[in-house]
Amino acid sequence: PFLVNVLRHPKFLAGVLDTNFIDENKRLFKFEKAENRAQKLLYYMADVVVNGPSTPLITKIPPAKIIPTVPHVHEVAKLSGWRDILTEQGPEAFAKAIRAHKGLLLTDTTMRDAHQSLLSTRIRTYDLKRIAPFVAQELDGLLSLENWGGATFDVCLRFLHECPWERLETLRELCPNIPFQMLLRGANAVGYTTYPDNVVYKFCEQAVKSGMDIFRIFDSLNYIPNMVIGMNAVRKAGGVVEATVAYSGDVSDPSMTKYDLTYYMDLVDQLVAAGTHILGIKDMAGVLKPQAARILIGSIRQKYPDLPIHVHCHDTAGTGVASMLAAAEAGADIVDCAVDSMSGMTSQPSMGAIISSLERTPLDTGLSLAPVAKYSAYWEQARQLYGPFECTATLKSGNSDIFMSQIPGGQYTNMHFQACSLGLSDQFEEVKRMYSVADNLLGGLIKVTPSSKVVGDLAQFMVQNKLSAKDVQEKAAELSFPHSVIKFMQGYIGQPYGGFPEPLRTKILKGLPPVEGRPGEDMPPLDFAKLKEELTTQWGDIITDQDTLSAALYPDVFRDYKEFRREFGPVDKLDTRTFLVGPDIADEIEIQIEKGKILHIKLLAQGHVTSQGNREVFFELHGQLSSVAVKDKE
Ligand code: 3PY
Ligand code: ZN
Repeated sequence: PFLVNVLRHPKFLAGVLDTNFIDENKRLFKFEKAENRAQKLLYYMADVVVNGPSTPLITKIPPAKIIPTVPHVHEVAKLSGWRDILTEQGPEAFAKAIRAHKGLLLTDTTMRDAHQSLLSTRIRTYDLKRIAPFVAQELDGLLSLENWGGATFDVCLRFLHECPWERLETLRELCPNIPFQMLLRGANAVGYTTYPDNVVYKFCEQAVKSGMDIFRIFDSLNYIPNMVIGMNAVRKAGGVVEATVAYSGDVSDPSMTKYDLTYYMDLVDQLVAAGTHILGIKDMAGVLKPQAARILIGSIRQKYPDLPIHVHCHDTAGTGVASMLAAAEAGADIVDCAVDSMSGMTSQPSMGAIISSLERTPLDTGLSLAPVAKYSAYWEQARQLYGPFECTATLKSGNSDIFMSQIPGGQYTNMHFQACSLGLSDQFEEVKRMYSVADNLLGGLIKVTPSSKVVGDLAQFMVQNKLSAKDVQEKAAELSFPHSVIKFMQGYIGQPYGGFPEPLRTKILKGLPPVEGRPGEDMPPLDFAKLKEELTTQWGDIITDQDTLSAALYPDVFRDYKEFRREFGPVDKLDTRTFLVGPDIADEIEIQIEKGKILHIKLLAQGHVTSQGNREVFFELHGQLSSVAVKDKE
């Protein structure tokens, strides 16, 4: 089939076949024979049926046996939306148009942060692309869709065995009119560690080429040198720079003096001076109370009347809608929300709630509830496919103790789940309490990936080893601290505001050399051409620039992904339930492995284990009996 694809290509037909042809059309050459792909998928399903899920399931809730209903999409001649301004006039004009817009604008986080916070980031491209055309048509008033970055890149490759770049490019094709938005961890890009600068540059360049528009750039310590790398990379790539202040503390409480209004205003000054198109405020824990939002956003608006302001929060305590309305009234142009059925708790506040709260007010969003309800109904059903990752398996409600612990949304869900699944729900209370003790020991940090992991690891370490703050301070020289804590103290994630805590740092480092200044500064550039060549030799396969970037960011994860796909084929084409737990006997499954090519498969039976430890699994493929032998690992 790949040959047929090549032969039908217009450039090929026109006889324009230079060496660039292959380079520009790599996907055409990536096709493996359909029969091979079908065999591999049968093998995958057989393996899951015999040996259990290939991706670790986190809860005991099974994926529901449903096919989520996609609401009807009306045919329209041309889709339009905020992306038109961006593509026609560029980022500066886009920023001006946002500021000139009268009502409140919304960013929908359903496709990234909402499932990162509620479902361990496990939503698959399969379910995203089914609903994307509806969003493009019916929710075309949205300022942006946050659908990439943060943890999605890693999880796509590691647990879903799918290519994150393909996700982005697929969604872009289906939704050409609404700007896409991603979360970029400054010098850490979409990873957890510092990369050479040229990796960040190349990543942003490719992201724009693959369809990304707006980059929310943050650093977990609000360390400006780390952010500037990301900002410059995005600007050079032609993307919209949304430099973002990560918010911890409480500017409405005069007793909280470290991260006060002056601290935040000073940061904003620096980000404006560094040329951000939009200013982001990122309340990752959901601690920006309405009154604090009024103070912070009000002050920024007063000082910078022309600066577009975009506010992000989590609804962990339940204050999200109130805070976003307060932020809007104080002068924010855009706020983040998630569609109703994917909102609330550690996710973003509800889209429908914000829209209806502002109807017939000067901040009316212009969006109507009817399509939101349909969009929400889709996700209510689709979410049931992800029962194995459902945070509500243990987390039942919002909790205002977040104002004390200040744990970011996704981390809160993870830590809650870890403790509860071990039957240690009391321990969660202890870990939360210890989280602020650990934070104090570390000097009081801004807490977001990866600094939040440092605080969380130390808190867990203290709970497990029954250590008080005093114990840590006194016995630091003898304790073996978590790796993340040591790396932080060395300066590998950046320089914290107010400096490192002493004498604790010296005691923890035990003579290890500290990094001065920006951690990535001295890293030699990565040789992409060499890496691409190595990968091509290693895999004997077509390696794209996208693949090379995946390998640069996550070498081991990329290798495992390639091995997995080589063995099991295009598992991203399976519906989510089949992907997670395999088919039931007599289930009839359709798999579209390429345009116009659908596999019809039915699981018939499992045979006995042979003397070699193999088990035969019987399928019907297009009505023909087909059997696959897999090693029974029992
Ligand atoms: C991420 O870094 O993935 C986050 O969502 C931080 O809030
Ligand atoms: Zn978030």
